Amino acid sequence: MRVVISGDSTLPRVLSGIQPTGEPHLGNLLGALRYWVEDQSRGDCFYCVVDLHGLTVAGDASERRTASITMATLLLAAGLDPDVCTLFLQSHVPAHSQLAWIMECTASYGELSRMTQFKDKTAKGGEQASRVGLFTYPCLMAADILAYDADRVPVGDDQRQHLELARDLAQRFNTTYGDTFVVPEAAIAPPGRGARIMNLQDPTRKMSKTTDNPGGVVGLFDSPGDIERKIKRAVTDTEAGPGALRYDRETKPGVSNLLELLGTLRGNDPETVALDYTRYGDLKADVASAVLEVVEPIQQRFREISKDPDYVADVLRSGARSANKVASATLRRAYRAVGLVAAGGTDAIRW
Ligand code: ATP
Ligand code: LTN
Repeated sequence: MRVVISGDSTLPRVLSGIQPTGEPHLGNLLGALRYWVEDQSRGDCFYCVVDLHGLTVAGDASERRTASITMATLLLAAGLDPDVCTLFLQSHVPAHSQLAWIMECTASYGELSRMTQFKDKTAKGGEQASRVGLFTYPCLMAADILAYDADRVPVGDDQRQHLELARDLAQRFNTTYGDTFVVPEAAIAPPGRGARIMNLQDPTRKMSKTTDNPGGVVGLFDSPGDIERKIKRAVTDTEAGPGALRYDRETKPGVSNLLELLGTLRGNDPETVALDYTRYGDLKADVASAVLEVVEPIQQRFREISKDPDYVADVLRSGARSANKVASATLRRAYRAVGLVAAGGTDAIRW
């Protein structure tokens, strides 16, 4: 249900984001990006490279600039069509940061403390040394979503808790100040269909851009040889004989991850995929060729689009223009609802 409608009112509004930190990987593609591409024809879609979220971790300024453009180029190569969706950089739309403050004044310290991503990401360096932005990160993410009146947010399973928070904040704000925000729904792949692709070397942990175990991460920019090698070396287990090759996430996480990968790429359940195999080597060979079938054309398009940086800059400029229109209108609505006086307005001044 939409409170304020702009653009095409018959289509659901879709919003999602990806960080330009680290190398994009197969988990990003299968858990999120392929749904972004699918949704473009069915929704009024806004997709952003969340460069402000990237500031929550250390990084070099010139590498950051390159990474944002590289990520935008990759999204185009993966199939986003700027004629049907809006692609932009988060920092080009000031309403995200402005609405994030409203979200920080809506969320409680307790609920942010319960976010598992914050706990995981601070586990190594300790909470005391972590940036405050990493703690308040889910408020910026909620702002990203609510600024667009998003009905649907396609993300991987690891973002479930952040989405729940965005819903809670929207509901709390609406109850306190009156209907202002659309309460968004998470759009997460069903279990076993790419919602949580695991690290090939440590299948109990998700494939991630920021990882200690890069050998288990299939990067979307990896060479075909490296992709094949990483899949061939994927951890399985030592069970042998009839029935050994089966889908069981608890007791056989490595094999199950490979079955999920192949099932997701072929549009099948992992249980059904398992019926075709008795040997781990055969399964791995088929996983590798199915992965290369989707990754190689993306790499080819990436090389082509990269030759024309002006095109990417144009896409981002026009994306920011469309995004700003929608997000600034929502921000004004939220400012009015909480009682901020409109600039130049005197209607609330009575003394
Ligand atoms: P990091 O692990 O460093 O936080 P990330 O790999 O999760 O980074 P993001 O930019 O945070 O990358 O995520 C972009 C999208 O990809 C999100 O929707 C996220 O849920 C999804 N995603 C990330 N990792 C996986 C995975 N292993 N399986 C499925 N989806 C994933
Ligand atoms: N927090 C997400 C990235 C992200 C996002 C968003 C996803 C930032 N803003 C808005 C969906 C909608 C992550 O870490 N993967």
